[in-house]
Amino acid sequence: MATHPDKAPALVEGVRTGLSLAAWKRAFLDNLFFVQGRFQSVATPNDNYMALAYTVRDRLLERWIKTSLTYKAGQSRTVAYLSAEFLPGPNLGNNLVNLGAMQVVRQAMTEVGLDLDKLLEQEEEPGLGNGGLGRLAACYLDSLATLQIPAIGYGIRYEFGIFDQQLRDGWQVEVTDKWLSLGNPWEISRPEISYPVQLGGHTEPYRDEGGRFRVRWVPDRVVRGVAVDTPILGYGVPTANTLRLWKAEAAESFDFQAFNIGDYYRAVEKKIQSETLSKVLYPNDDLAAGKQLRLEQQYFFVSCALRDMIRILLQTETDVRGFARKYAVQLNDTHPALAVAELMRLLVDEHDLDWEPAWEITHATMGYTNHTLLPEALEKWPLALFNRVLPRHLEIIYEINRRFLGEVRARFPGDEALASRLSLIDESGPRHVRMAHLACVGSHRINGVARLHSELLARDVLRDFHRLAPERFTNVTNGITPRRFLLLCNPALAALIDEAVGPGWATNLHQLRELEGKADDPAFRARWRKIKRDNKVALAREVKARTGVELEPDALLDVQVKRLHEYKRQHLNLLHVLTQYLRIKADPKRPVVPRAVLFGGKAAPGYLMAKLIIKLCNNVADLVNGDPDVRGRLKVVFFPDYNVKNAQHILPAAELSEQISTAGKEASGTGNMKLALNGALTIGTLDGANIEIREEVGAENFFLFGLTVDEIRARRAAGYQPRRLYEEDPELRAVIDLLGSEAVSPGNRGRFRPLVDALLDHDEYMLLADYRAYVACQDQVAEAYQDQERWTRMSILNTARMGKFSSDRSVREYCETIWRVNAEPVTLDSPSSDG
Ligand code: 26Q
Repeated sequence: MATHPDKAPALVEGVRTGLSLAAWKRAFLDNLFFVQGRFQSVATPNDNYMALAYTVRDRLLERWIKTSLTYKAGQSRTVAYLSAEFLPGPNLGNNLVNLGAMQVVRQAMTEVGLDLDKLLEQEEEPGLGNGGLGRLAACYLDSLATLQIPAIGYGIRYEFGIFDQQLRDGWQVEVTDKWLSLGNPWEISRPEISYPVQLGGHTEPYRDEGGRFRVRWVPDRVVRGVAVDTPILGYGVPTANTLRLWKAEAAESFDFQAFNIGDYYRAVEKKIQSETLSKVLYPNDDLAAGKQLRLEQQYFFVSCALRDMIRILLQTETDVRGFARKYAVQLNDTHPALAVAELMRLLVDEHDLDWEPAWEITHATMGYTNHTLLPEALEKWPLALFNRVLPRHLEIIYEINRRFLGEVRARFPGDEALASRLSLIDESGPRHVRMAHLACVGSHRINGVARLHSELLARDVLRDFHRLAPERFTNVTNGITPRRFLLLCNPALAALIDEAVGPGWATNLHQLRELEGKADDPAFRARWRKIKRDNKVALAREVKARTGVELEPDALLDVQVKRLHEYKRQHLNLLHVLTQYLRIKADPKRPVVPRAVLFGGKAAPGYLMAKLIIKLCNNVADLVNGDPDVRGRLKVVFFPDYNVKNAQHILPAAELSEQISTAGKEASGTGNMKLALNGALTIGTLDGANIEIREEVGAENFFLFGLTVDEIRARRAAGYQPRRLYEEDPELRAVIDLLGSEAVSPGNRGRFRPLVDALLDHDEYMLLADYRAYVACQDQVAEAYQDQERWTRMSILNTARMGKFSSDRSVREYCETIWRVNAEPVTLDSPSSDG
């Protein structure tokens, strides 16, 4: 039989890719020997992990290749999801789940004498993101593949991802993340797919042969971007999309030959300089720091992505004019907003289009998702810096701005204040380029990530843009993938759900509604409760191993896991802990509902207040856990190095989910969804997606407290004085005094002074204003927990009503309202395999 060129050799149900138990075993042993070069008897845990990873990867490749052939032949647009961050979590477990091979592989490993769970633990996760935004990008890739939507994720292959967090004496210490040190079996490097990226220099006007006015960019540096691909397998489908990350290398022909002949050492230095571009992820997720390297990173990946898209387009079309028909580009926040100017440059300078058609294409292609309401987090670049790195793009931005403000002035004659508020250039102080304005002007759709957030965008942050073009604004509430965040991380609960509602919920999460009927069944509740307890016991083992703290499995497990931020108010949670502590101390016989409060999250290395709050968590933990009066009733623990992998241990065990940001500050939150999906009840404010979660699960199954956005504003406007609250509420006063005392900081009573002062003097995030309501709400939580039947019922109903928050729903909304893309189903025996 003749083999078709598109059919990989021996892809038939052979050893190399078969899915039977025998095929998995044989293939694993083959890979251990032929790829890792080991006999079983001397294989290390990493050898075994690598061999299994390659065995799984072998089973993705045909799916991956078939997918790209299907897309090439298909008619749909392709989504290009541009994101400076992707936080996919460990690959092995997820791929096994999506392949439907978890069970058979567990069995195969057992039969070769290995424990699959140990192999899964071996994987170092790619920490190529800070938090919510990067994780959202990964959930969307999972959903896009599962929905069989042609899509490609473009980003940066950081050599060092988000730092590993260690604790020393209760302080966060950052350790570089060496996720690549043992090799990465999931990626495939594509050295033949690479683009030279220009930086710096100047521009020169000239006239081309046709007498047209043109601009030439003469850079002073060139860096090469090389594609590194990872397959993203959908759940239960053959589709495997691509995550294409760009790695920076030296552009040898440029530096080594043209400019550095005979200067070997300078050339080597240039090479190292070039490679620093994709060396490290910036670990701050708040203040836009204005660092040149960060701007270069953004331009680097955006330029590679767009040129890659044009290359792919020109494989099947003769002209770049089809760009907008072929692609929908989504800007994940403003980090890739340079795409607007870069696509204009490519179309006008390199592909000879006139400005107007180029602008039409750009505008029809781009969509912009905003993820923040904090004004200090809006990206802006000092003009001088921008000009130094991207002189041609600055000219293009000026031209976009000139035309845009021309339209504004025509529509609103005489309103110069409006024009200057809308301008892409901020001239209120030292001049800056406003990236959100560039993204808005260049996009046909602008969306927020939860209903309230989208409303506030239209009302405040992007008010003027909304006034100009309200029809461009829309909301897409975030979602999470139920595959990783239930099926994979909580297999016992997933199995119980399977039994109760049948299979299919993992791709149709609304099916979980059928659990509602079970909430009244005492036997079902008992099984639900037992699973939660088993998960708590398993987490307690991890916590003990990592911190030495012992958690009682019958205590209410109260969890706040997320990046450290003042607006997220981990310290409000600590005020409640200290309140509990003082109540117990005042009356050691008082009956209390035992509670374990678990914190986890990283602080940006330069964010001193956030780091101080971590130290405070640990000092409060020492005080509380070391006090015999509270033994068995209150525990506090800071779980180090919160990341996707650790989240998979914590989420299934959590019973109470702390979502307590100041109203109007958290764009959406997605941890809130992950915890509720795993049966935790939420204590939360009317912020971000909390509002929609509460709407779905029912007010009676949600612990609500705190001021609303409007109340917060009114309080501020009326002259908020936090010190008055301190003076008037004796319990609050005692708690704050304790916080500033020797008891919380032995030998250094001034340590938490900055925190206390911030609370008493400004209290920007209004902790004191919400304190009383929060503590009262926590009392209701404790009361509800005492009635385990009632609590379990609420827990089941939370899971049952989380259907809306599947990222499949979010992605469908993007497809319908923003991208206008359709599914392109992939078949394993597609026509391409027999000509
Ligand atoms: C910007 C400039 C320079 C350096 C770093 C950055 C930077 C990096 C990451 C700025 C912001 C981020 C990440 C933001 C983020 O994670 N936002 C969260 O996005 C989630 C997904 O939409 C929301 O659920 C959260 O509410 C939001 O805080």
